[in-house]
Amino acid sequence: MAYDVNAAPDLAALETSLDDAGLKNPSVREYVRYWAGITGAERVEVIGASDNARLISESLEAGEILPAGQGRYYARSYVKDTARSEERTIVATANPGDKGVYNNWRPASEMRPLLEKLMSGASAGKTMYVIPYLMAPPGSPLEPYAVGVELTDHRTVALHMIRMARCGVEHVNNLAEPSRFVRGVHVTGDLANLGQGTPADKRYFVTFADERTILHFGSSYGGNALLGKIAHGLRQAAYDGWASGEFLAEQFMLIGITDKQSGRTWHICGGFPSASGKTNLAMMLAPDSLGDRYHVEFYGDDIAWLRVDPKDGKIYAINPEFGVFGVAKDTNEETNPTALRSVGPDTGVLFTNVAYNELTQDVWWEGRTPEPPADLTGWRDWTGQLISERSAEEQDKPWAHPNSRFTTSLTNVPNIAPDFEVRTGVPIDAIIFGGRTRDREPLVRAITDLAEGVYDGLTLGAEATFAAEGVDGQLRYDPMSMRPFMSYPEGAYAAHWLKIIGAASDQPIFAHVNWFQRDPDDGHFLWPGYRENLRPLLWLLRLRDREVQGVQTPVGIVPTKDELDLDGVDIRPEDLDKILSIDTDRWTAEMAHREAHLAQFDGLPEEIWAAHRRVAAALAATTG
Ligand code: GTP
Ligand code: SPV
Ligand code: MN
Repeated sequence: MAYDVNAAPDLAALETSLDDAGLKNPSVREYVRYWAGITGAERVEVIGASDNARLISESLEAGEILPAGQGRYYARSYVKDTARSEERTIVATANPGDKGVYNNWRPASEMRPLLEKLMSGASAGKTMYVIPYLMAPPGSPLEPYAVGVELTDHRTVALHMIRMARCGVEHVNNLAEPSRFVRGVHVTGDLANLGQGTPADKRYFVTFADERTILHFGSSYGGNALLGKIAHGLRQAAYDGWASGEFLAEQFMLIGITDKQSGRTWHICGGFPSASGKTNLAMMLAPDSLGDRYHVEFYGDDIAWLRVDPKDGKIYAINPEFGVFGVAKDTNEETNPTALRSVGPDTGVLFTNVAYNELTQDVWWEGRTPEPPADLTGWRDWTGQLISERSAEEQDKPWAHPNSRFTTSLTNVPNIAPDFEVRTGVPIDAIIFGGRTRDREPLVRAITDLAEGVYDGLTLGAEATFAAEGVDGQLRYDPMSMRPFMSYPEGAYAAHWLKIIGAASDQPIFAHVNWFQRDPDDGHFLWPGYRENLRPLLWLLRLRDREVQGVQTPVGIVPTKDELDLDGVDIRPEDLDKILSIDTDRWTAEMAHREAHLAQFDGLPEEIWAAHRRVAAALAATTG
């Protein structure tokens, strides 16, 4: 039967399908009706985690996904749709006062009609999947902010959602306030005709933060399409946390470190910009020489929500997600054996845009093994091209897309914390920030003052692509690793941090870490990184417990060589000296960039400026 976009959707069939799925919430039903009408979807289908096996079969049958060994699957996204698009991502509200430096604010009154127009009839002939979900461990005090319903016209996106969030009608059927859920609509659009990256770009990824509505048009990739993750879990939640005054939502990993000798567990959360090692850190195995004593537990690798419990004055963190959307590149037995276990047979893992062998159903990506498979038979790159048919000039192109990823549920992660679903979240001992910085930033510097810790987060930077273009030593600042996800003005954001964390009677220790310092001559990493990263973290926890003193510098406390347990670490003595010292001249130069960076933010709290001036004065006192 031909579908007529101008015809009303079959309302009787729609109601029957909602009834059959047991979807009782009248507000959700109303919302589904509204968007079925706009998008013109041919049919709607309510799904949850229990539909996974059936959806997998249907997707295999339709050729949308391919088998990648036992209980593992593979998909390719459209060639021009392989990553988040920051410039097409917008926060829209009714209040111009919500405009910040990074949130790309636009009036909701302008964006709403635009999105409705783009989405009109755009799902014609397709199924609209209705996915009720919860971005929190069940029973969390933050649950009222965690309920959402995504509508998507893409079956592979539905499979991602089932892996990344807790999905099912039970999350919306008995709400105290039935209309209180985040409304997320994802319409793929005609990917071949959207003008991606051109002036005529038709993609829009809009969070209507004060309406708790997310409308994303023109992609089926990652955070552009699975709306529970960064659109709800970060942008919307950060806005809600600020508007309610109750919590923070941050692009943070969250881990536990257990001392098996004493039985004690500490919890650390922290922000690193995208592709800077959050997943690696969260999946870390203790180095061999420490493995008998310490164990690292995974809570989360990309998002944490933080609140203070007034009863005990502690900060508690939850990971709102249910899965990992991890970078495949460079994941191997050395760098992240835990990740490889998480994507093994029968995990239901979904690989996206890695290389695929259609004969053996194997997958491969750059860094999986030192060399690509020698026998090219059956291997296709992430675009679907046979490697054996590559022309001479195509030989050097990567087999996998650099942003190729694996999607797997938390229950597949071998070092998942036994209490990862604890209702309250876990108490936080330390908050760390880290970027890719090739010089200046030492291995670790600890900060014991709240305003200086927040100041440090706000001045977090990732390595200078600029450096290559000639602006030497200048960072791309990424405040708290939230630059792409910021939903309200930065000055208010800083004030909200001071207020939330300031309410804790048990203050966390802050630290800035850097695994990425390099030798200026030959470019080698000065610190071996990966598993060894546990050592500076253990030092930090000892500092918090006053078991070590470190050395006070103008920019924080750094470890002495003796305090850092280096048993079994392969590092040159001169490299160690370098990563434990402060280059005062480089730091002094950095302070001017920081001042210009912070000056962009209206209403930045005076405490943050005071922290900046204290650090500047301490540096000036050392240089004389
Ligand atoms: P998103 O999922 O994009 O938010 O990123 P993420 O922070 O989770 O990134 P991920 O853990 O996937 O970072 C991957 C990159 O960081 C890979 O290229 C890793 O090899 C590299 N990496 C992680 N830890 C280390 C380390 O200790 N040393 C060095 N040199 N590289 C590291
Ligand atoms: C990131 O880019 O920081 C991610 C992947 O974690 S995505 O969900 O696509 O944003
Ligand atoms: Mn991320």
